Amino acid sequence: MGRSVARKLIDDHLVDGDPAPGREIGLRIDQTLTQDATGTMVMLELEAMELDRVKTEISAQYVDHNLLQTDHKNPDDHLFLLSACRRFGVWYSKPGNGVSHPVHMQRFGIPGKTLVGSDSHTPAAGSLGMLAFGAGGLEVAMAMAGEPLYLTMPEIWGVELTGELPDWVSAKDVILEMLRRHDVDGAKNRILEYYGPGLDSLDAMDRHVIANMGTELGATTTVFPADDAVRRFLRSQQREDDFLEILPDDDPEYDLHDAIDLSSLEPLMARPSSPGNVVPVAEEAGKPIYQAYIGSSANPGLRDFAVAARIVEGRQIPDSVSFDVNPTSRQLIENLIEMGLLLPLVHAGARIHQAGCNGCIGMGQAPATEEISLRTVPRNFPGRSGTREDKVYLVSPETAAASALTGEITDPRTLDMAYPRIELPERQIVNTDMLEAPPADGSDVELRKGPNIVSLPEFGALPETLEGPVLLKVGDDVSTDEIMPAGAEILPFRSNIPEISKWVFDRIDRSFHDRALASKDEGGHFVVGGTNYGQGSSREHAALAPRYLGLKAVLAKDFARIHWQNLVNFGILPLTFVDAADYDAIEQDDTLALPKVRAEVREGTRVTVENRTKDRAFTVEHELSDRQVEMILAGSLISFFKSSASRKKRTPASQAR
Ligand code: MIC
Repeated sequence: MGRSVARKLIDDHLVDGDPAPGREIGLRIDQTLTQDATGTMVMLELEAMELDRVKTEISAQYVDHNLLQTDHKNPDDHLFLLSACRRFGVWYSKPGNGVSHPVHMQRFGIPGKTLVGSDSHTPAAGSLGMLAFGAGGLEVAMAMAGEPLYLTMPEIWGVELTGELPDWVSAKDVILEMLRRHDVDGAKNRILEYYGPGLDSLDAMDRHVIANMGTELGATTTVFPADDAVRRFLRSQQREDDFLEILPDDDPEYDLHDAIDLSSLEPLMARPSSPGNVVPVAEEAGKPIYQAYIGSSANPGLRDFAVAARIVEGRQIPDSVSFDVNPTSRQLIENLIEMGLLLPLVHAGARIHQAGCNGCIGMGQAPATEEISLRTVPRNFPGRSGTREDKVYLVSPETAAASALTGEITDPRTLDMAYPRIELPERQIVNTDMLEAPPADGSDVELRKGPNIVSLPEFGALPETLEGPVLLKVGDDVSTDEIMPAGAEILPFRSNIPEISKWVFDRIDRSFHDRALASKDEGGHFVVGGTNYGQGSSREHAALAPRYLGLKAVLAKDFARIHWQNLVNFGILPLTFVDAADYDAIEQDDTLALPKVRAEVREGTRVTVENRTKDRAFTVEHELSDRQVEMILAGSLISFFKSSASRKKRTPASQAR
């Protein structure tokens, strides 16, 4: 049988391991992407690793999350990042230039290359035939230092697309259909690869929508072929020379199969508060809305904004509705102006915000209490919008614009107008002025640290035994937005772990921080979770800050992939229940002991747990590779990296291989 696109990309970059599903593999990384909310930590990690200059072909840093400047913190971070980019050899995309994923795709995306980004939506670049992964900042820092990216070889899941999207149905409905079928963990440890004749009706930016939100399915990544649509996209970005055709072989081998007839789809929406709660828009039609929101990395394309502009053109948004338009890049704004599409939006009553992530991550535009917000963003975890009990629905730009017009949830097919099919310009206006190339030598550049930028805390090795209380027991699908919330108040502390730790689990239990601090000096504590623990964002702060507060181990039914890796990177043991009854038997505040933890982790996969409160013992297991066991024993990936780097230095060249 022939090879899939994903398999070709893996084979081309494999530097370690056997690519059989479930085995650990190491991949060579060509490019990295960081954004400010996770990037400041990455730069501090590069400093802690004493790196001179990045070793990748391209590393780019975007300032797109922390754009509100209500005091010195965010602007200090921007200047710190600029200095770090010059110091370490990284491209710098200035505040206002746009959201990392679409800008990276437009300016740096190259078919056939690997990319790792400190943002879970990095797989969006799979739209160009790249192999792109979201990861914790530390792994991105390692890739910048020239180290391979290690991951569990996923199964490859071929999804055949046939037919053509009907009017009023677009790429967002395709990925919502996948979420309707498979829910938020349906693609865990899998690569989604789309193929088939239906691809002809999806341009590269439409594919970006689908690849971006593959993350919401728990996928390791998503891959599309690099075909004519990709060539056209690169031509429109004036970079056709970067095109390389990458197609699956005639009879590609996939581990799993699925198929979607695009012609059969209808407008869909994910109800509050999970991307997996998908229903037809028609089912919810008629509910009054407070907000309709266009933008974010999930619907970043010129087409997405153009279709919204054409829908509202010549009409008026009712006074009760906030119609928030968040351009994804400066380039997009320039093209909307050129196409005459900004005027209809402004005239209809849209509130135009600056280019960036903005309300998607709770940086402004929070909805009113108890009110419905329809958003084209990728996720709607509880409270993520900034409003505690929020009611956010995920929708296509068509559904958002139609509902903005009527003031209630509206199936766009019921609007009294013809579907505005959008013809995109063959060549878009390209503006690279807000991207600064790194200098040839940055060794003299000083890192510019404002008072809110605090160096990484250091963490000790795993002790022989662990004992402490279960400070929190939670259910299934707890997201990193609940573990370490974002939003305008909290995000400015992403460069300051002691400060940001004050909000750990705040959305679930406001007393968590104080209770954790109290237990910290007495040897730390545990958290118990259900299935898919830590779904969502790649933010390593959801591991780092809990570790700072004394979290030693998480016992869960299972973990979301990126968060699991972040826990390991910062020396928190991710342990899985062997018997679900053991989860049921634990109560919050029980005291647990792991009497032989260090020896057991070193020697095997099983760890003994004693519930001292309930006087019962049980076994949990870990899925760490040998390399990860060393990391956990050393206390963190940084300690492991430093000790192996110094071992390498001490090994005479003749013995080193
Ligand atoms: C998200 O959508 O949650 C983010 C903002 O892109 C995050 C990154 C972050 O927490 O800063 C992600 O998904 O990785």
